[in-house]
Amino acid sequence: MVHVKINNKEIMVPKGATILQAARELNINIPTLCHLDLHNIKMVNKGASCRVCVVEVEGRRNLAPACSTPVFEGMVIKTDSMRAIKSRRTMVELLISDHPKDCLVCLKNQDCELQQLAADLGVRNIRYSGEMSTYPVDAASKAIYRDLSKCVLCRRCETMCNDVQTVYALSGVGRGFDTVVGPAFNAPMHKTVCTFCGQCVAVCPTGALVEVDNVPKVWDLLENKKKTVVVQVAPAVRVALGELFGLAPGTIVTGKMVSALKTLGFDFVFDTDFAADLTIMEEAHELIERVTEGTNLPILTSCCPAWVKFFEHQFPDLLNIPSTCKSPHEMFGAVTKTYLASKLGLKREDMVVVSVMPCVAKKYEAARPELESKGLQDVDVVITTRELGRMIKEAGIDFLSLHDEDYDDPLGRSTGAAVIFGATGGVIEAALRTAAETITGKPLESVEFVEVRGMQGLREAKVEIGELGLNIAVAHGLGNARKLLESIRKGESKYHAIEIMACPGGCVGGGGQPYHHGDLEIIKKRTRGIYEIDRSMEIRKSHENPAIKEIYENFLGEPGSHLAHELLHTTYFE
Ligand code: HC0
Ligand code: SF4
Repeated sequence: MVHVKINNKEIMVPKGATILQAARELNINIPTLCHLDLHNIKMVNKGASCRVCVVEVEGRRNLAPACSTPVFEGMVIKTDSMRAIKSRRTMVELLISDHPKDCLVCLKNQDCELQQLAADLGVRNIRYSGEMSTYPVDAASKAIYRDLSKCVLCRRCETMCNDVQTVYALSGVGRGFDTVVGPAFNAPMHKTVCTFCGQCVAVCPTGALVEVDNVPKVWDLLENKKKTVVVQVAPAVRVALGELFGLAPGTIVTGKMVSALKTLGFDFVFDTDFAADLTIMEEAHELIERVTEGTNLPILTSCCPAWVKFFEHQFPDLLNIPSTCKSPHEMFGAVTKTYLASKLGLKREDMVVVSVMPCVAKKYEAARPELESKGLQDVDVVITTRELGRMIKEAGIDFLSLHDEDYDDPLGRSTGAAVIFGATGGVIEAALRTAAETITGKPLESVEFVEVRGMQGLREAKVEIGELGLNIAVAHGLGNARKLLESIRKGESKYHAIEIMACPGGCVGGGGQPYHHGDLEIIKKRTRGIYEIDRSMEIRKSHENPAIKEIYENFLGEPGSHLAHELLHTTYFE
């Protein structure tokens, strides 16, 4: 431990800590921009390029960047001297001098860290003017919109993509004033190995990387009286949407959210959780079949589209092991345009399915050619949690004063097993609840498989089901997934089933959720909300959902039936 003094306050901090870490211990705020400290996974953006966090160190002539300067015994630091403040302001003024001034119409308006810094540092005029960099925008993908004129070269996206996700889609390209961060040869993102996980979007401090905005499309659909517009909401949205209206992360707002969607004018408000239960029926059936036959193991969950794109690009030799199940929101689209359409006496082509997801990759997934049923896309439009928040605000709905409403029937009925899909470990736990009772024919003493829960990036558990010992692994974050896949490729894997989600924390940490600015505590709070919903549910096993029993009895037949395969399963590209 070393002893340091910051703004006349003394503190002991571990050797090797930075000035920024020491100051935070004392609740002294030093502004930052390029800094990103994902401490739970011990990942730091090492660039220290923006120089916004400079402070005075006694005995040193130059100001020191707090984020990358380690403390030493007896160090005396001043963070609030006029010289430090003026220097920070100058750095921000220089960044703004080469930044578009369209904040009023930017998608990041009020969520932009550069805008916040300019406000906090009292920047009141643009002192420097000169050459502005201009770049064509990349608007060609379905998921991510890239405007490099707003890039501040912080490299947070690069750290996320390369060090955390190990996708290596982004790097510094060009030199000097022409340097940009992007795919090699400035290729558009949809022509690269990018998985559209959206984690670069989640950490971009400005509007350089944002989701493709589908809000105008949804407004148009709601205006179109010839269409029946059905909306479904993913598990993780209900514990995060409230943050956009000032509520604490993890606050459960299911009832208000349903009420807001009805007020916005959707014809039916349903739950992706219904389809998560359906996924479990199909996936547990597949798991039992593969374990019994000893083929194509370990089975990999296939509901995360970024993870699916990752294994398609990086592990094409292992395409026999992912589950063939479509993701829940795609299954939902398929049954809406067949089962529900015929129940309601509607023409399939007059039905539109909108998904509200915590994820930007779901936008890409919905447009995949494999994901259509009988000639129609399963899902027509995807909006993120943030986009739903914007629609609610645009419509002038007072979210906090809404009364709780219930989902519509029958595709709004779900179980606790379905909602836990939103957190890492949840899909496999839900599958185990159903697989265990199917195999043993006896009710579980406890439905909670706590051994697969948690925030550790890679986890494993041995689960005993009757005579059968199942080796389970869970990974979240694509870098962790890569480790598991490499061990399978080498023939060293002992697992029967593996759950993988691309985003840290699972869907609660998705790239379309309210920005958490690298604070993983927020993801933990959302996770607690998810498990609280599960505990509060009357039915906590997918196979006990009455609406699921009904759809098999009256429409699909058995799990794994011919029709189930046609509507609910998919193929992968090589
Ligand atoms: Fe997820 Fe899903 S749980 S991917 O994480 O499986 O996005 O929340 O909607 O489809 O159900 C995201 C969340 C979903 C799907 C479900 C799965
Ligand atoms: Fe990398 Fe994910 Fe961003 Fe694509 S979406 S560039 S994979 S971080």
